[in-house]
Amino acid sequence: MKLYDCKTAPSARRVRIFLAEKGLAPPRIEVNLRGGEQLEPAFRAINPYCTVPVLELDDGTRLCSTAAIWRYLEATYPEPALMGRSAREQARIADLQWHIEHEGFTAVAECFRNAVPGMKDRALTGPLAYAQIPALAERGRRRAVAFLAALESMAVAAGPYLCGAHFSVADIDALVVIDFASRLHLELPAEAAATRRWYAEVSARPSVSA
Ligand SMILES: N[C@@H](CCC(=O)N[C@@H](CS)C(=O)NCC(=O)O)C(=O)O
Repeated sequence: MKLYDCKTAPSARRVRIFLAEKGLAPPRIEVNLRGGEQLEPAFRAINPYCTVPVLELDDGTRLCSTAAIWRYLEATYPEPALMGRSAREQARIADLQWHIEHEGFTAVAECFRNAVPGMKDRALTGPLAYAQIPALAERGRRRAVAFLAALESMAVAAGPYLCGAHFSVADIDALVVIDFASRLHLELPAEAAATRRWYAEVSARPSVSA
């Protein structure tokens, strides 16, 4: 298999961390998102959604979303489990992930894509051009600030990882959102002691620099 990747892309980073946790290192093809390579015909032929990550399997199948890639890798390389070890744990992780992705990831992306000059007419991913809306940048920022504060209740309930005893995709998602938010100078609240403890611990994992 091989991974279409971009070093600066948060979603691609989620897959790189996951692969590193599994001890996998497929060849990577760097896609120049800043230069618009994802919109060129050659890459559209690979992924018509014009996004990375894309995992291409040995039989030529292409998986074009983080969720699909994670699901495939977890089923094919079950150890160490990153998506839950029991039905209860799998469901709890899916629940946490929903909140992290919908309240965290989309909030930071909404702010970033509607605010950053380099994203002009790229307010949404995909083949079509969408203009930036400054009000959405502001709304995304408010949502992201609220999410960073809300993480504390998840981290307090957890121990040592967000879903209990084992590192999981919920930790990967939350860690990547926090680092993505820092590009907008949004940080964890100073008083969020449990989140800061958890963040320091997960950030020290070797996979995180993958
Ligand atoms: N649904 C996809 C979304 C991936 C995505 O949004 N990737 C971004 C980078 S983080 C991208 O490729 N952006 C291309 C662009 O900005 O045009 C997934 O979950 O992997």
